[in-house]
Amino acid sequence: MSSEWRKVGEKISNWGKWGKEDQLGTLNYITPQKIASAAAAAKQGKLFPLSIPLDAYGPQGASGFRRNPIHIMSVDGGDEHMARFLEGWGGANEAQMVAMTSGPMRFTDDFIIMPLQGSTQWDALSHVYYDGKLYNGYPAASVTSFGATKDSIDQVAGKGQIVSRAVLLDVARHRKVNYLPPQTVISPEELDDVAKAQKVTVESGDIVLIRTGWRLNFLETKDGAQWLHNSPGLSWRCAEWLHNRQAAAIASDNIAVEVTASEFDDAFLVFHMLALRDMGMMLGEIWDLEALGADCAADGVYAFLLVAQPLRVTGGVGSPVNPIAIK
Ligand code: UVW
Repeated sequence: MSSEWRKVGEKISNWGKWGKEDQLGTLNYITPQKIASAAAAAKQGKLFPLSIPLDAYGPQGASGFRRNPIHIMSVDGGDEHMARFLEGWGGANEAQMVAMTSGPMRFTDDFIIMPLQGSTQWDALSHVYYDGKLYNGYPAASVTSFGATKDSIDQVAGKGQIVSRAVLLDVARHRKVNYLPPQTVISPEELDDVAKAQKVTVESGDIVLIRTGWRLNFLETKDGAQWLHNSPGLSWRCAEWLHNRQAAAIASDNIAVEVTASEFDDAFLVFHMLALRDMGMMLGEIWDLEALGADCAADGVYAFLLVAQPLRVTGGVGSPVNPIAIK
């Protein structure tokens, strides 16, 4: 019943908890003390970059409202010759190129064109809303065609806030599969079982990482429709589980953190609505948790330092990120 999730949304709402101007949401749980104690979790100096390659071969496809990143060279080895060829009638840039390459130095430049949701990413709090309101009660009209004026990603990036202790809950490995079957719903009870088996607890201010293995399914099948529509993931009920533990953020290796087959007849992406809009909890998506998962299984250490700064995109409703787990 649709009213069921709305009631939970009211119960776990953090609106006003950190003041009526707040735009950080549950990242407020990451206090200076928390950051200092999280740094102690980096004991071995082992680094795990958690982003997928930023290129044209990711799971977001070549068309539709999302696309894979497009990488274009804007200065390459041939430009110097063209600039010399154009000298006399080329513009200021061509003249500058001639001047800059009069000695031995040569250079290259490039562009990337991509949806901010096109690869490993953070969803900003302004990414999803309902009933005309964003997190902390800001009106939906705060997101304009020039960008979000409230709850935008630069609010977070400008404060360098995403550094904390993180905990990996490896649901796929716990079930002894490479990846969870399509449309598997992960319940809060299963999160408890996995945490218990891994001997790890989620503490206030932690960032929780959920491994479903679903990225391996995409690498195996290259099936973009399956990746999107049949993704396993969290049940909407996990929002309250995260709320009760005062988690600072949640991230996963799938497209939406939550299961993409809706658990309700009349509402889609309910976990998104509860997390982003009601709790003010950012979602990390399409993270590569494979090497980290294997290492945690090998040494039995499932808690570590995580540094995951978004880009400082003014008014952005999300951002690509290259998160680094440090053990
Ligand atoms: C939507 O699909 C709306 O969002 P996300 O990329 O966060 O899953």
